[in-house]
Amino acid sequence: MVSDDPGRMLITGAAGGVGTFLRTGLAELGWHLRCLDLRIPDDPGEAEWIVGDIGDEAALDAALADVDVVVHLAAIPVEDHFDAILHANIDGTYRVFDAAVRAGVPRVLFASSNHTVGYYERAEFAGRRIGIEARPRPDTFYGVSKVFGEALGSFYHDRHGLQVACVRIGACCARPLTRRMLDTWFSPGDAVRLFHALATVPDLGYEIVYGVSANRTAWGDLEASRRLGYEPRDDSSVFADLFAHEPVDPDDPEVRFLGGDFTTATPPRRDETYEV
Ligand code: 15L
Repeated sequence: MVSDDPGRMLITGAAGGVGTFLRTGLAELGWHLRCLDLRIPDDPGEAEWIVGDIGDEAALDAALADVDVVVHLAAIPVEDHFDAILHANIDGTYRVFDAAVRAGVPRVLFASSNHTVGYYERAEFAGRRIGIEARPRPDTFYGVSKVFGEALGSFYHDRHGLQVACVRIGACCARPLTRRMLDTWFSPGDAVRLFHALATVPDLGYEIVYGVSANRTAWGDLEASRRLGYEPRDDSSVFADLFAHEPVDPDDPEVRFLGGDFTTATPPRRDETYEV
C-alpha cells in the first residue's frame, strides 16, 4: 500500500530527463521533494528548488538537511573527456555520499547505468539475464564513473552503515528510440515505481539492481529489484514493430555489445564542453 506521506526526498540533477520523470511521479505518490540542480526548469512543480553544484559543499549541506532519502542523479549522462567525468561524476558522487553521512541521511539511491557492463557481448546472454555477480565491464569513462559510484556506495555502506541502492538504469525515455532500447527501455512509470520501492522498502542494506521495464528482450536480471518491491508494468515489445524493418548486422556494436555504440564513443576534445 502506498503511504500518503512517504517522507522527504532530495533529488540531485532533478531538472534533467530522468529527474523530470521522477520528480513528477514521486510527487504524485506524496513525496515532499527538494530538488538540486544547476538551473530551475520551466516546470518546477511544487518542489522546493536549490540552485547549486554538487561540488559546492554549502549547497549540498543545505540540500541534504532534514531529508529521509537522496536520489543522486546529477551527472554527465554520456561519454565525455576524463577530466569532465572526474569532476562531475566521480568527485561529485563522492561529495554527495559524504554529505549524506555528514547530514545523517540514512539512505542514498544512486543512478548507476547499464554501461557498467556495456562490453559484454549480447550473444553471451542469449536467452538468459545478466546478474549483478558478473564483473563490471564498463564501455566508457562514463561507465567507469558508474562502477566507481557503486564501489563508493558499498564502502559507505560498510564503513558508515548508509543504506544504498545502485540502479543500473537502462534507457529512461517515453518510448524506445532505437532497436537496442527495446532491451534496455525503462518506462517513466516503471522508473517511478522502482525508485519509490527502493526509497520505502524496510531494511535496505547495499544493493545493485537493474532499472529496466519488463521487456521481453531485456538482458538485465530483475530478480533483485522485484525482491525489493518493484513491480514493472511496461514492456517494450509493444514498440517492436517500429524497428522491425531495420537490418540486424551482428558485427554492428549496437547489436554486438550490451552497451551498443557507447563501446565506440570517443570523448570530445578537452577544449570542448559538454552541453546538457
Ligand atoms: C545511459 O546510461 C545514458 O545516461 C543514457 O543517456 C542512455 O544513453 C542510456 O544509458 C542507454 O543505454 O540508452
